[in-house]
Amino acid sequence: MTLLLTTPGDPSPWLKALKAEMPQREVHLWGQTDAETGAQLPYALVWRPPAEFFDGLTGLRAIFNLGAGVDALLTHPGLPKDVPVVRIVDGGMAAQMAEYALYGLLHVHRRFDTMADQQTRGVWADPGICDPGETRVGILGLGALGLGVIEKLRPFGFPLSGWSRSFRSVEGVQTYAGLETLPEFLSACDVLIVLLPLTEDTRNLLSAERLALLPQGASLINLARGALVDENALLDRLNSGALRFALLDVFHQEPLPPDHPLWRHPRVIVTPHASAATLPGPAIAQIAANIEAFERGEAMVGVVDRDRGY
Ligand code: NDP
Ligand code: OXD
Repeated sequence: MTLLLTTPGDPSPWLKALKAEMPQREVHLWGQTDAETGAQLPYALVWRPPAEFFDGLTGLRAIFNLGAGVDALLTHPGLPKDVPVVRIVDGGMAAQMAEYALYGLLHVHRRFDTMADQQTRGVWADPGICDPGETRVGILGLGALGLGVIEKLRPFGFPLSGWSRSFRSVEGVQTYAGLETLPEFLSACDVLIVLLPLTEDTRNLLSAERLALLPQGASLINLARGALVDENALLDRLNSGALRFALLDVFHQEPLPPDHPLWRHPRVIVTPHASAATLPGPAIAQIAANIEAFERGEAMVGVVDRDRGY
């Protein structure tokens, strides 16, 4: 059985992992197959495939997304309707997300932002007591990555809360579910960490009205997708001082246009969609196990519910 591959960046680490995990399977790189071979390929491993990717792939039995978020894949005009789409669950990303979120959280909790500003003016001033019990941290999204962040933060003693679609009970975390609980959740987040998928239900979830529910001086860490947040409203709130700080990895338009005001905002750190990358080793091991399960007629891990959008 053969695989068709289109990867994020250089395919070499993916080819190496495929050789290690599935040495018996032949791998074709997209763009290097003839039409006859293409029509017989059962599995596609993709990351943001080009518009014409699915043309002629009439024999596909499963499509494996080489990342966690499937928003781009599910809106691909050529995506076959009845073929299962399977995403990566964690794949080495949960640990990276947790590190990144912790960096942003400590930046505000330990007042590195205040001290960096003081340094520009040569001001020597103690920023005051930093009691973790007084920095309330909320995580939007309690999936593979949101829960990974919670595990990392647990030993620090921050009051933790989390919000998801269906109710999740997480030890030591105040959990909320559903839109009707969102105002209560947001109003108790000094630092809000966003790890939701982008779906029809979550697009612009953090609208101007909802951003206004965050406490005065709250901070935002968006690691998920730019379109979850109203970027203009975010800028307005940063400019007015209602929001203290934003660590942003994702944007409405990527790459972020050179003249975008977020690039040079004094209370924003911009990173280029780099908070967590799928690691080829664990991801390909997951896909290999899924293909074996699929061929035995068993359930796969990470099958996307297309109606839900994640
Ligand atoms: P999961 O599918 O494991 O978890 C998603 C969570 O979001 C679940 O808790 C789910 O609720 C919740 N959710 C989904 N829709 C809603 C809704 N309408 N209302 C409330 N809660 C909702 O996803 P992951 O944790 O694996 O990944 C999250 C996202 O992170 C990805 O979709 C991707 O966009 C982003 N990402 C960004 C990366 C980057 O480099 N910046 C890297 C990797 C991922 P429930 O538990 O009820 O299902
Ligand atoms: C993902 C991403 O969704 O890298 O995996 O954005």
